Amino acid sequence: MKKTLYQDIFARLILAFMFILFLLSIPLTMEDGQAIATTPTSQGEFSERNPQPNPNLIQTVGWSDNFDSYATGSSLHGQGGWKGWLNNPALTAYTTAAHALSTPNSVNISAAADLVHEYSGYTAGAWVYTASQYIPSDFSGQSYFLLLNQYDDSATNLNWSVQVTFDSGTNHVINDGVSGGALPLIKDAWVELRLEIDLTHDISSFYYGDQLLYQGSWSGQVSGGGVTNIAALDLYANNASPIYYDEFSLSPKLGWSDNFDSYATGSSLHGQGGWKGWQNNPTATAYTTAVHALSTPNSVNISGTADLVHEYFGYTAGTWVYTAWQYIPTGFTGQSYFIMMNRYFDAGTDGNWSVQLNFNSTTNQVVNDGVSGGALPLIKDTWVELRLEIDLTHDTSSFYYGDQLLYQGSWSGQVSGGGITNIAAVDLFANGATAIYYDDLSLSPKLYQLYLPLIMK
Ligand SMILES: [Ca+2]
Ligand SMILES: [Ca+2]
Repeated sequence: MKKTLYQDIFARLILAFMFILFLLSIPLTMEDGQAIATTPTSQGEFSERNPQPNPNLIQTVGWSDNFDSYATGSSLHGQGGWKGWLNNPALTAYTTAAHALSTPNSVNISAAADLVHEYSGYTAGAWVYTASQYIPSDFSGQSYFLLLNQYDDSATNLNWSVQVTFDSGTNHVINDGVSGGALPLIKDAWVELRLEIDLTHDISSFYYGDQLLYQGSWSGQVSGGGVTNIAALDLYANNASPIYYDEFSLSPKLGWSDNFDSYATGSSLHGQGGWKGWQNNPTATAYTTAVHALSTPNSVNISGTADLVHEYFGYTAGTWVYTAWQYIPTGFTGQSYFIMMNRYFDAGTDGNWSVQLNFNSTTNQVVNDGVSGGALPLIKDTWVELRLEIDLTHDTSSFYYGDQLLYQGSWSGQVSGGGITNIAAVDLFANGATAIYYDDLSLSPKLYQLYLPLIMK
């Protein structure tokens, strides 16, 4: 039985991978000069001769539901894969037009509602689970958002990976899992719940309205002893008053970005959006600022004791583009560093550097401290793009400073030597220097940048 199950999962993964390959092939075909067919084909059908960007293909790899195709006020048990807990129709929930992020409907989770949606085949890779939630100001009770790594209607194997309580008594959202964490409830507004699940490394990060609620183990977060699998969602009212949910999605994680614009101006980034001081030390934090910003209102000010880190997980193969925009004022003094690691641990052991760029006010140059060498004159009083193309499959990296190539060479062996083909962390290290500003950081697959505009049409 087990063998059959694994074969089935493997087959699903192969299918998902083939769909991604097909998507990636679209821009290449375009470059070959073939026209895109303008005649619509039936849903789900495509041919190599008529490559047509089709948003439905994205749906095939992931899942989404906005409740807008169901009748308003209808029971969801038996619609779109939804059902009551353990397939009990009495535990259903109803669509409603009372509040909706996308019109006409959201789902009302209240009273006896204990609404489940199962998933299958999500056993590897990195995924993003999002839901939008509306808590009215008069909310009362304790309502639960749950995800399980093992679920079946007969309840033979149940294991929880997410148990987050929305509690009117404390006016907080609370992680009931081992990583802890609590944040004040946001009411009378649509708030995004975003869970990043790296099944390969068994790590999950839960964001509530762009604030990090917790980061920690997926399989061991709540019940303990679970598996690296996304099995089911459960929206459990626990007899509380209504909470509304809309716009659910489960999609492959294709990258990361941060523009600092969702944080309060002048706030410490330690503990926000996955940022932290070096080795998780709050005194090495950096602050958002509105003094300079490429996207308004904020950038981050890297100066003085700032040594700001963001970790990444699951970037172990393929070609990736890391971009950051940087502003160096004319009065800049000191030596400030842009660093990337292929191994990073808060404990400080076994770290390995793949990028170390020294922005030096004395020589007025940016210098690559790695084995490939290279230096370019500093560009000041303007926003400059730092762009790093990282081919993990071939272990090469190319660094561009304002569209000029600073160096090209090994990724794993560039700075420390003896590293690995993995993107582990960025580190913005002021080293006592005066302020350098960074904005609009992103990490994305190289081909994704090409096919995204086609899909978005
Ligand atoms: Ca909707
Ligand atoms: Ca910004």
